[in-house]
Amino acid sequence: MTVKEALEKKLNGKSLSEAENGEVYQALLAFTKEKLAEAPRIAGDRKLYYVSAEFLIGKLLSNNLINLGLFDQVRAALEEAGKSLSEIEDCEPEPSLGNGGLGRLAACYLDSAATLDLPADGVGLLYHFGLFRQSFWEHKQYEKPDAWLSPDCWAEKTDVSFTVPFPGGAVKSVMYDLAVSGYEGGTNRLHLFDLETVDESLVKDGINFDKKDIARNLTLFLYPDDSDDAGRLLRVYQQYFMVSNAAQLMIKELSAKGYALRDLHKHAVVQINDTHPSMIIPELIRLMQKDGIHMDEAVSIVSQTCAYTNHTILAEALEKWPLHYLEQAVPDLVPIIKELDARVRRKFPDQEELHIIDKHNLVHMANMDIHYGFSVNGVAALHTDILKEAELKAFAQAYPEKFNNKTNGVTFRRWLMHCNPELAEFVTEKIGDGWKHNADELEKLLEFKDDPAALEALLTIKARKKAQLCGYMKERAGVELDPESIFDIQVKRLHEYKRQQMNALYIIWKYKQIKAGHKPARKLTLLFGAKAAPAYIIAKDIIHLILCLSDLIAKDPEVSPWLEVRMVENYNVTWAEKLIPACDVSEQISLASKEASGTGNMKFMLNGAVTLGTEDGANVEIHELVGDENICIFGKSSEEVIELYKEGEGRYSPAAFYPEDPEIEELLDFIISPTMMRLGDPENLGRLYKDMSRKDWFMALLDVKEYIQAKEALLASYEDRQAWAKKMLVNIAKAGFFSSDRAIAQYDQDVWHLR
Ligand code: 26V
Repeated sequence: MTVKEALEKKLNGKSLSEAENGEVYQALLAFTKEKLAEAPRIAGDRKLYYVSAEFLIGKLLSNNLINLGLFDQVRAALEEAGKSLSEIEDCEPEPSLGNGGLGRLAACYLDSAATLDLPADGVGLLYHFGLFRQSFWEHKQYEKPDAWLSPDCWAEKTDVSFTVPFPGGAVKSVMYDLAVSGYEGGTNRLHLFDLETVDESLVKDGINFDKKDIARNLTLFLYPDDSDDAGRLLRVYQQYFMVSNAAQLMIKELSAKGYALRDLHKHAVVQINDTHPSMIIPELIRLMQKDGIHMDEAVSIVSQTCAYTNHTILAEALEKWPLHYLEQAVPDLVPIIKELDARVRRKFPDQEELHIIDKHNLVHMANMDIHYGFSVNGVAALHTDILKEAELKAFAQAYPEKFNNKTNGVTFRRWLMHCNPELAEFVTEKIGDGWKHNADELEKLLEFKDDPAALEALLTIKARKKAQLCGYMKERAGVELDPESIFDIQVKRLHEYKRQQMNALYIIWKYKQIKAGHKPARKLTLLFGAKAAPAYIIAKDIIHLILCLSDLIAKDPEVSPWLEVRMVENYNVTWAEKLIPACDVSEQISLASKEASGTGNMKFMLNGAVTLGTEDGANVEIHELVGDENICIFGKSSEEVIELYKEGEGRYSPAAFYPEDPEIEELLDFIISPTMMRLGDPENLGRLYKDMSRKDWFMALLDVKEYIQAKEALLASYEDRQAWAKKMLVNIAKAGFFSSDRAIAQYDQDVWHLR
């Protein structure tokens, strides 16, 4: 049967050309699901369970078609019927089951594990509402629930169900499965657990809901707002529900293979993705004890089964649960956690920083993972070094053998083949298609570094992707961008440490320059995409500032021919797939030492953007790979920043830079200038001004002058088109290291040992 025939059969005989896009999507979904079911299930004697509270999988249709080797056939069949696959893709709802990098990484890793034929399933939660849908009104962010689930989505209900004990009574879970296809390979599964009794009518105005009734709200939302006690407690319930299901699934599968529970560590390995799944350690111990295994042996088995990945050094993001929360939510785990802590205290009586339960009765989840896991890894070389030398120094001294680095990676199927087929085709034409299975082969592109035709072709592809983005922006946002301008893009969650506010200060500087008659060689288009956590006030104020600036500039005929600022609404994976291929300058400007790795930086590089960044996270490794000429690095180093924090108020305070520095003063003052106060909300702008001039905890003022200088120099260098194209080419050629296939191969080699 041809693809056309197969699809028309699903359309009950209706021809492809007659069918509506929505109907064609449904037919394609059913068709692709069947093909996934026919693909071989990856199996093995030892299996990885990647447990994560977030899997930011994005749309799956095209990705699955690429991995199944059906993409070209399907696209051709549709084209013949006058349909476009990308328009049909618009019908697919995007599951936003993650906040940002951590969740997207989990999705890339599942893709690579399946591609490398490793038995590795994901385990997480089926949130009925993903991360909120963002909208802007009067230059402010508003949040609405994101209902993505429908009866015919990729997740399929299974008959697997477990009982999870809670103090108010046990609840029953339902397991939903999504097939995870590997590139030209077999399939693994992403298991997402739901609660049968969830009640979507609990959602009131916006994203508020009754947080008390856990039997009805447990899997309603991804990470409910944790600003109040009920919300924070709900997170503990969610986490326990997730890990209890994961542990029971592992045990069920182990016994189905005919192995005894005491052999768990031989046949299963758990990767704990940040501390959200940390309770799997005491939960596995609890289940083993129930099965008659002695505590000593249970601890030993679990400690050989669990490995932990740290994704941040930000103190406020490291989970520490008050013991009374755990007593309320997971009373059965508390005696086990206390015993685990007692063992640590016996071993390290005088080293309080190693204890699990501190003197304020806070339970440090990461500490439990490090003592009772066999591997601890950071997500970029610099991040792992900081963990070993500063943040987790005492642990690294106690267990040097456990610490290792696994620099993050991204899947080239989604972040090149799918989102930039033009560039993928160019690469294949130049070096063959070996890179699709071995990303290191991209280095062969270096041969074309001085080939004018190849460089010209790269510029043409970039121009094409920019034109496509212009079309998309026009259609989605009614905004007409200038495709001849430089596209400078900062897309990531809104956080002070990522310093979108520093970029905003650049905008103010540039605006004033243009007003003063200093026009640039070429128009600059600055694009932002960012969601702020609903309770994160300063982050929302930064969005307000950017939206006000965007409006101010758009309405000023003196400035708008030279500068344009736009923030896309509801930035998500789908937006990323449109923005990244069209980017010239990739903004990676976090305060050095704060961004554990970043993964957007890798996707931009792979698509031929030049990084403007600090020596932070994986930027350090990008810098090493491409060399000084092909990246623009600025700002204080992580050592200097760490030193400034140590010395505290005495050394770094914005007062040291402001108001003594008139240039910085001028930029900050603009935030509360009459022009801005008329356009925006004085409360938001005033609060942000105060915070940035008096507190500036993430030191935007420390680097802002160097940033402006570096950015100006980089933008000027854009005019030598040949030289710029060469930078693009080197970036693409050196991106192979950032393939998640490399990262997963290293995890398997050093940590998991699946084959
Ligand atoms: C969480 C929170 C929660 C509450 C307050 C502030 C805050 C700040 C950051 C976070 C993020 C925690 C973990 C996380 O998402 N880390 C990201 O993981 C990516 C994948 O490894 C990595 O590329 C990013 O650099 C890192 O920020």
